[in-house]
Formats: sequence, C-alpha cells, structure tokens
Amino acid sequence: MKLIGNYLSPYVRRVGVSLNTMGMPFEFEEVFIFKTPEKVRQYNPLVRIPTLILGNGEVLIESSAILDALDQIAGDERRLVPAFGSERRRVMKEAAIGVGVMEKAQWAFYEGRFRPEEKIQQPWIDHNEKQVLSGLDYLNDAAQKAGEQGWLGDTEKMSQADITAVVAYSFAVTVRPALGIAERVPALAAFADRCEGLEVFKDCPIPNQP
Ligand SMILES: N[C@@H](CCC(=O)N[C@@H](CS)C(=O)NCC(=O)O)C(=O)O
Repeated sequence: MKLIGNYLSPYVRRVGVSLNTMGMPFEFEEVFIFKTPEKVRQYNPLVRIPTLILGNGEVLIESSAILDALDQIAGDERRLVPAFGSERRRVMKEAAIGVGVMEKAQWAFYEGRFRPEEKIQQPWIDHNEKQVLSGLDYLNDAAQKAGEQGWLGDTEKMSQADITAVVAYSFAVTVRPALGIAERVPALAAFADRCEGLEVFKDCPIPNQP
C-alpha cells in the first residue's frame, strides 16, 4: 500500500495515523502537491492528496472515503469507526467536526497563501477562523468529558473521532498560530499532547511549511 501526500495536509495525516493505528504497513511517498502535481495527476484526476494506492493497484481518493474503505478492509476488530449504533453516530459526528475544523483552517490559510496581498479578504478569514474556534470549543468539551484516560467518542479504544480531532487541532495550531488555540481549549490541548506522544502519531510528523 502506498500513501501519497505530505503530513502538513491534515487529510493525509489522518490517513497515515489511521493506517498506523490499524497496524496496516504502508509506504509513504512525500509529495507537496503545488510543487509536483504531476506525481499525483497520474493517479487522481482531481490532483489532490491524500491519494492511496492499494496493494492490488486500486487507487483511493478523498480521506473520508479512504478511511471508510480501510475500516472495511481492517475488519470489525480493528475498524476505527464503530460499525453501527449510537457509538458510530457519535464517532462520525466528532470526526465530521474535526474535518470541518481542518477545512476552515485550510481556507483561512489558503487566503493568505494564494492571493496577492491587496486581494486578501480579511472578513472571509475571520469567518473561517470563527468556525475553527467554534469546532475546537466543541471538541474541547468532549476532551473535558473524556478525562485523562478516556476517548472523545466515549469508545473503549482510540477511534476515528480522536485521530481526526487531534490532527485537526495540531493543524489549526500550526497554520493559525495567532489564534492562541492552546490557551483557549486547554482540555483538547492536553488530550492532543497525550495522543501526539503515541508512536502512531509520531510516525507522521508535521513537516516545516515548504
Ligand atoms: N476533502 C479532501 C480534501 C483534500 C485536500 O484539500 N487536499 C489538499 C491538500 S491539504 C490538496 O490536495 N490541495 C490541492 C488542490 O485542491 O488543488 C479530503 O478529505 O481528502
């Protein structure tokens, strides 16, 4: 299995951490999409990362679809989103909030990164940052309830809710440093520290911005 992308992308990182958590070995091809898009175009018509190539050559795209397929491949013992019931709904909702935080932090980040200075829309950045903070506040409440040993989705072991929330938090802290996120969401910050200390996360380090 080969994962193409880089770990500044929270979508790529959630897939890498999930593969590690499920004990699925993979090769990682580090690609910075705006530098070398041709490395991805041959596999993915959208030219986006993550792109995952399975052992049989099948190509998977879009992190949530990739993770859904991996859960199926891994089977019930190792899957990261419970198969059914209220536990599944809870994990999916928290993971969705994590993905929303990623998207909104990404949009705020891209506004400053891709537009000429005179065309940057500060109200649009503010709008996105407000949603980042609101999503993180929600995850902070979940982290508060989880306590020092528990998990965000109230599951027995780490689930996709935890992985996506922590990857979203660490991404937001990295690309929106001026927001003072760690101080605003101390329970989530402590929870993220706990998870980022695990090998499955440490194996997928966020690179310096290219
Ligand atoms: N919804 C997609 C988002 C993927 C995404 O936005 N990837 C970014 C890198 S963080 C990318 O490939 N951007 C290049 C582009 O869209 O042109 C997912 O979950 O996989």
